[in-house]
Amino acid sequence: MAVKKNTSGKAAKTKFEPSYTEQQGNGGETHQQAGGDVATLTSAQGIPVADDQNTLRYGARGPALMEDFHFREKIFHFDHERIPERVVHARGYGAHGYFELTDSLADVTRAAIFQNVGERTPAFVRFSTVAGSKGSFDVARDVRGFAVKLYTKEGNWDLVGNNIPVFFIQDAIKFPDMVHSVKPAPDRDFPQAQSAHDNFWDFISLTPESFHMIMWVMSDRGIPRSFRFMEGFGVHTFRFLDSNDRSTFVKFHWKPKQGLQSVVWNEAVKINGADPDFHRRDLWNAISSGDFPEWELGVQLFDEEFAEKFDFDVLDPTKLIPEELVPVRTVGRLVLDHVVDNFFAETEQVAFCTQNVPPGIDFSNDPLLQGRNFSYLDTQVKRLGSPNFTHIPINAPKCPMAHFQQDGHMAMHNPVGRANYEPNSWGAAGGPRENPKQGFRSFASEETGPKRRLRPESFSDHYSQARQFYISQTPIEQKHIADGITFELSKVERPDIRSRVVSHLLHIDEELATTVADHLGLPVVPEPAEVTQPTRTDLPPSDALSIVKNGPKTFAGRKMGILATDGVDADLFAALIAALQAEKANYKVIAPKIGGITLSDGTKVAAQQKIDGGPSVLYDAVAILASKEGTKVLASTPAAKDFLTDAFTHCKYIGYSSEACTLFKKAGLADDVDKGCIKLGSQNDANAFVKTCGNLRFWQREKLD
Ligand code: HDE
Repeated sequence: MAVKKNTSGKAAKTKFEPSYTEQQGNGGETHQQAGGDVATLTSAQGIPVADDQNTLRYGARGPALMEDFHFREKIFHFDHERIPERVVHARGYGAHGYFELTDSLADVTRAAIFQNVGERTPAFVRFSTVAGSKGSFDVARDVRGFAVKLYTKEGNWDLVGNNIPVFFIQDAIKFPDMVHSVKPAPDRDFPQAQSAHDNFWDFISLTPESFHMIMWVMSDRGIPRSFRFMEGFGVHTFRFLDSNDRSTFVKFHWKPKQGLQSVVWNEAVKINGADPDFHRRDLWNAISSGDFPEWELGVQLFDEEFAEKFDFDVLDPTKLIPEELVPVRTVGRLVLDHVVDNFFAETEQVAFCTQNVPPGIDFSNDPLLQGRNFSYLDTQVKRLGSPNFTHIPINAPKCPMAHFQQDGHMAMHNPVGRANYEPNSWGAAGGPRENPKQGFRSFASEETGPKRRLRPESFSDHYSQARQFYISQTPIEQKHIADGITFELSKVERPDIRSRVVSHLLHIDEELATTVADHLGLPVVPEPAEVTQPTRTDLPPSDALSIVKNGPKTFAGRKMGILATDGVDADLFAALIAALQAEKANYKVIAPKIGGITLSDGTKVAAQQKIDGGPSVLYDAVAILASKEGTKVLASTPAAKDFLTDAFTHCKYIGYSSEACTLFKKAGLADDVDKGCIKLGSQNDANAFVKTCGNLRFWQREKLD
């Protein structure tokens, strides 16, 4: 079809604008020179530049001249643009926001941030994957980092957590081994951003303490729908201290107001190809469009007496405290309301340190936390190149600072005046002094015992909570765990490693273990792994551990992919858009041509994706709005059939115009149409469809073995 000429020269404004756009700037300017509002280009030294297109050289075709300071400075700076990526959590995405206190904790902590209800504290959050390098894809099966920097009035508090409340190892000395095992093998440098390989599972199968965490990572928690739909956990037990230095143990939780949501594995694999930036794009788009993600901060508070009675050691980071035993008290909310101005300056240079805690918050003896407190400071110097990384704006506290630290690479602020030491006898001019009353004080715990390298016996039950997690899942989630482990082990080449993993699963759940063994085709089910005391105890299920039981309540903030063709009924199209807007949901129009479609009444609708660029894996639910002619076009387009079959396989709700019916036939799904496939004819249908999409997925479609 010929492209119609636009005589006005301006883009035709359509009735249906996309819910948000990622474009910025004018995008259409050609080479322009300074003048008017356009600033003059300068060198880093401020020298105005006359020509930025050509190096200084002899004649038109002669050699370049060393004298060309502009060229040299430009290339020199470019050559030094990279800094080392983080040794773990290299791929991350950050945003700014604030924390607002909704319930005072003045009874248990003197931390300034927890005193006054309604008070807002600026925050910066960086989400991340762990294993992949900086340029890896977003939807790897992995743990997600959830690092929060809170710029409190008494200094920065870094709560450097994950989206999983437990960890693989109990002692920090094992961290390099654990990380080496999951990262690409040193000889071949693959696989990238994956745990499905021999080295990782070899380490895991020889490290029984990791199995609780393994259950979480192999569950759908390992493939979140986006950062907005996942929980965060401080993991370790921390302490709160009140003004009398009375200690209360505390565990921190971030609960997304959006609810919990994940993708399925087959979908994740395809998302990574279709949009490697799926998670960062989601966060950027949500915040940019004013749909600010929000989490509640919850605390589990308990004392020594509870800690003594609890079946597990509260210092063991492979254990959680079930919410049924110690309820989570909501005390505030975290809102992310603006994206970064510059990725490098903020997200890349932000330096989280677990040891950054303000007065009123203190550490426990968790051996992992103790080790982290050493590692984070060290790693920032390596990454950012100077002990003055606190001078970088994203890392600088927003409260007054006064100390005698000075000099070093890139020192931006040095003490003024004569005295750069204390004690001194220069009076008020001599600079800051200690403040025993207001300053940070550690909890005066009494420690005794021989100096030894010993793992406490109270850390030795590795399976009870792993089982508790498993039995707390819905059947579909349990199936996904079995599928996840089977997939990963199918990529493990050594049969003995596969068997060794199953030998541990037998302690967690026999049916899970035998299912995995069967799906792997193990010749024999191995003997259960040898265990040290104590053996497993049976713990009750906990609803808080399931994603499906804690999903979003509506379709708000989620995304519908509308595959639409020319000639589709204009009323139906408008009805669906109205229903989505009423629900505060997003949508994208996917069409055979990126130029868009023309509805039955002649209205032009812009498309945001051409079919092969907008597969259904990128959307939470889909609608296929096609005319009779349009359905024929879709039926002869392989990507359109994939759009439908993938949406169907991934248990998505599918709305369709009656004319689009035949696409089901062409896609081989004519006999499978179920209650998750909803025919759309009227405004009521559209409203009901969008409401139904709030239920996440039509899980009934996935067969349980
Ligand atoms: Fe980290 N971890 N970690 N970690 N971690 C780092 O610090 C480390 C652990 C976590 O967005 C590094 O700045 C050790 C648990 C997050 O910038 C490094 C141990 C938890 C981030 C480091 C752990 C985390 C990191 C690498 C075992 C959840 C990203 C770059 C004792 C509670 C922060 C950096 C960001 C980053 C060390 C275990 C979370 C090397 C030694 C447990 C979210 O310092």
